[in-house]
Amino acid sequence: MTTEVRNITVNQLGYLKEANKVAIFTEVGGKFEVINNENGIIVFEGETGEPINDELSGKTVYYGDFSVVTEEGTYYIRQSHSTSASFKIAAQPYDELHTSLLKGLYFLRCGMDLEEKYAGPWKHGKCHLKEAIVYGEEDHRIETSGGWHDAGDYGKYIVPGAKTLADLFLAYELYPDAFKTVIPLPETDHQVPDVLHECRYELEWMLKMQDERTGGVFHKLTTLEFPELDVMPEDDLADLYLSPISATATATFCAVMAMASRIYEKLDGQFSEVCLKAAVYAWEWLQKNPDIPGFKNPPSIKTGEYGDATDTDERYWAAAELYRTTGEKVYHDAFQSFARMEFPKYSFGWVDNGGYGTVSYLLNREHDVDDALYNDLNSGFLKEAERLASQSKRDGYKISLDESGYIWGSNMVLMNNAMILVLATHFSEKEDWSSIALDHVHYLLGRNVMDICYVTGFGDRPVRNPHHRPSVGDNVEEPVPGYVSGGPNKHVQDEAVQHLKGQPPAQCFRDHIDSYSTNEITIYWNSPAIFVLSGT
Ligand code: G3I
Ligand code: 9MR
Ligand code: ZN
Repeated sequence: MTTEVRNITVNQLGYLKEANKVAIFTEVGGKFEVINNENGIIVFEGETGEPINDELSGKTVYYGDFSVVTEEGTYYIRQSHSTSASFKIAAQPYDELHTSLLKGLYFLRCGMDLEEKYAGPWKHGKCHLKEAIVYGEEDHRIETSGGWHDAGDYGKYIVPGAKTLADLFLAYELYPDAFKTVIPLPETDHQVPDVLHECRYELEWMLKMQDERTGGVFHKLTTLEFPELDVMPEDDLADLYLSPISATATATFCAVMAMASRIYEKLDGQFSEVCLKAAVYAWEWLQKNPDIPGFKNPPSIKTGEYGDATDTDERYWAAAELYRTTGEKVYHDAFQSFARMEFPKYSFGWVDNGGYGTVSYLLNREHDVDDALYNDLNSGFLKEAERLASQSKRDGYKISLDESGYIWGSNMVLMNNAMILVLATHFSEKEDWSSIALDHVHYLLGRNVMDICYVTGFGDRPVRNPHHRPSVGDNVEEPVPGYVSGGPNKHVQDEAVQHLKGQPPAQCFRDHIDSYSTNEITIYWNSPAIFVLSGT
């Protein structure tokens, strides 16, 4: 089947009633009409603006603004003989997506049956239940079931898990009303919000990853090699190994356990204490191991490395969360001394996660802060938002990615940047960057040069062939819904996209099951999208 090329791209889910609404036309500008899909009535006639030469997409683009259309309904855009996807104008066009992105995490649960009642056709059996072998200590085995599979593979890795939880906790802390919808989950009780049930599934697994003897945290839990692409989780029966303890795993574990202790305090005091104890024990390990090399895969382990040579940002984050949770001076002192070091302080990736430490300090209303440091971090944060905003204004598709942003997981860079714009709006007394954050959502959901909605199961042309083992191995035609695909990667790092080498960065994408460097899915590509949708 060939799909016809459309030159009008829109957010395929739609636009908020009161927000700016712009369709992006490629190659041809001019007059256009907005047509009500239900009755064929032309509700608006407009004309695009001037051509804009956009290098990152390799196209000349034109903007068609139809913000004046505010009546709820389903519409499409027509320009001479071309038409766009149909889309909604609604008060809450992204609610179902928000719930589905959360449900995507449920679908990645390891160690339990995904029952038809919750998983529908994407049900499958319990998986990865063997005791794990501690690498280098063949006789030492630990029960470590549970948690979320990381991605299209079945590994479970601490650092990306921590990023995911941090995004969800921050979203819940700042925008609790966004989490009122019942997903539902097996644990749904209409008291504890479902998002916290889902997060607890990962937290309980993480707690098992802490070495009882030292407080250090094993970097990851995986088989030695990735299984074939069509293997269902319950059929992946190779031995499981715990990779050596790392400082980045221990510090990010420490940070999210300290966060969790705060978040769950009123709901389950006992669990909150367990989390705090685990965080403090991890912190002790960090104190005893101030200077250890970054994690590298042991020679026989070929799964995702999540290597990172610098652990200062992770330690800074851990200190910030422990200070916010306990108010103890030692953590404040540690935070202040890490803050004097040079590293990215406004970054929310799995490599650089200093941004979480900064945000924790800026949100700290519980305890005293050092005013000078606070103001410094606050103005640095706003400056970063300003930088992203001005990059977005220069970009043909109105987003903040410059060429260096089109890497493996560019859609995470996109959503992380939108997250910064949303947070900076929260921190700023006068600026509001939320409409630029929304432009990032529009790109993700279809207003991009590929004319694709980068979330499985949503929009008129969604990603259909993600590099995701259950979606490949089950006999269900549609992929598991609710996953953000990695997105264009100008470094084209797999065989399936070699022919795209040298193409404009935003076109280095292929909706193919083999393209893990452009079309895989992960827990931490969903989570910043959940944050952004919660805050808009
Ligand atoms: O940021 C640099 C840039 O400065 C540099 O110039 C450029 C040149 O290669 O690369 C950029 O780094 C990339 C890095 O991701 C950015 O975070 C690397 O190329 C790229 O190889 C690296 O990819 C990571 C990939 O694993 C391979 O290690 C992805 O971030 C990471 O999300 C991905 O994670 C995998 C796990 O290993 C296994 N599970 C699935 C998961 C998703 O694909
Ligand atoms: O499926 C793997 C995916 O989750 C990883 O992100 C990717 C990079 O580490 O590797 C994938 O596995 C491929 C392996 O690296 C090379 N042989 C083909 C595998 C995909 O079937
Ligand atoms: Zn599993």
